[in-house]
Amino acid sequence: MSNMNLYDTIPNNVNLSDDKKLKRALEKWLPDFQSWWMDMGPEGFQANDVYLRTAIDVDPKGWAHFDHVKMPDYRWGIFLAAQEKDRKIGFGDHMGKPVWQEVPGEYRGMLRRLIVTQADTEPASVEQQRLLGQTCPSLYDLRNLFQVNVEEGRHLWAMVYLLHGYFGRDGREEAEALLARRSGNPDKPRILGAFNEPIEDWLSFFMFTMFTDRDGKYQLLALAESGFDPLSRTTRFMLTEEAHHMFVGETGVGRVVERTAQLMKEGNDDVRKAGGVDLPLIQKYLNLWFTLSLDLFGGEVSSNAADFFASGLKGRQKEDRLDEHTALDQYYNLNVFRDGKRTMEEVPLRNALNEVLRDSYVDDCQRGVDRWNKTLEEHGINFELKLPHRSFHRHIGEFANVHFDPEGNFLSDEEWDKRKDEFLPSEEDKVFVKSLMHAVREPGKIANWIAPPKRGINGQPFEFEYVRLS
Ligand code: BYC
Ligand code: FE
Ligand code: FE
Repeated sequence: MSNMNLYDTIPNNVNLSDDKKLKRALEKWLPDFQSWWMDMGPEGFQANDVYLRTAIDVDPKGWAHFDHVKMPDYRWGIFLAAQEKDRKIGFGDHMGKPVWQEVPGEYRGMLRRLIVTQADTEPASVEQQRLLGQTCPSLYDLRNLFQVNVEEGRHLWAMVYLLHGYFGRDGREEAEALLARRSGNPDKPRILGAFNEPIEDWLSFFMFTMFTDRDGKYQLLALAESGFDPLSRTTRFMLTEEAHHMFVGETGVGRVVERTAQLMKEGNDDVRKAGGVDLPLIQKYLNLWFTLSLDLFGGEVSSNAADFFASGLKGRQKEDRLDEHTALDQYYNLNVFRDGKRTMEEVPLRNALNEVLRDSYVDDCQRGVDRWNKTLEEHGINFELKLPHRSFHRHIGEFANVHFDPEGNFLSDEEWDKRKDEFLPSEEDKVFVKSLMHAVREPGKIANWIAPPKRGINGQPFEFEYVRLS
């Protein structure tokens, strides 16, 4: 049952007070989390009141409460979506059997690894974004950054609950390790590639929340199908929070596009000179973060993906909308690299499931890009932002270690070295974007390189004091 205990040391709806041992273990992890937050969370602003949304229920009709709170006092909690009665495993080799309420012994290692990989991304993103508060384009944006940060912190809690609650000692060790790895640190990096990349400017932040948080959406959708019921329930609730992160990204980039369009229409031939981000530069940042995020889906052909599916631990997004749930005796056509050429190949469906999920992701990204292009069209500007071909700039899977241009044409190593600055942000580009990043902290004011939002948060106006600085 969904029993909200909002006033416990650790807010939860899992009746934590009935499980003394688990409660003690989590209360022991709490101060370590708090000290990680103070060390690696947003730099500065920890004593300021921020207008934040806090989860207080899991009911889709009203789960959030908005108020000014100091980030260290944020009520990070453990909230699982309501348990579905008689839920059955919906796919794979155990299809039709009751879902697991405890860890299935034969899959323990695989399941722990999935949970740890998911968990690791959450604190990683907070670390990547920790300096951005210093250069916020507005108080509205500053608040959105911190909202994303505290919720990624909560997502870490969601996963640590599973590790502590269902994996005993090695789960507790993994939970400690989650606070010990550091984004970008060569000696103790985060697990997945994109989560070790620096995010040092707000254009990167918006691209990250557009493209990388959207990988989060698709991975969470796949985990929400899991036959391990606690994982399914916790990821289902995480998805409700996730929507805001992608909103921040899509509208963030959209507002940059809009401002650039305005500057162009005002007759500025050189958008950079006018203090904006020119469209080709936006395209380069898009190219970078989209492809880093494509890598997060894993290899095109993956026996891991087949095993996750067969075991019932990780499904496809929205399995229930599909007609067939074993994925046996079926094949999938996908892009591969064979004998020095990009070509299509038919692969047993179970081995292609990373690509199947990536396909839905690409379609979803395209819808966002279409909306940005609509803005350009409305301003009468003849320029189209494009998602690069999926072979471009990849580090995982079929196209790792070979080079393609954004249209998918093969490039030799020399050509790539010569031309990569045409496709991806060069050092000079990065220096330029950073040169635009000056903090604007007066309510109602906004930096020159981005348009204000259409509306504020929770019905508040843009001028609202989203972060109290005094
Ligand atoms: N970087 O069979 P393969 C989010 C490794 S984001 C580094 O092709 P598999 C969030 C792989 O581990 C969502 N290594 O891939 C967003 C394997 O290693 P081993 C995060 C990588 O295993 C924003 C080898 O390469 N959630 O929530 O099918 C802010 C061959 O792998 C990468 C999840 O990822 C990479 N990109 O798929 C905050 C869900 N890709 O076995 C939060 C859980 C692959 O050779 N994770 N490798 O040692 C998974 O489902 C899978 O682990 C993956 C990889 C889809 C990530
Ligand atoms: Fe998250
Ligand atoms: Fe997120």
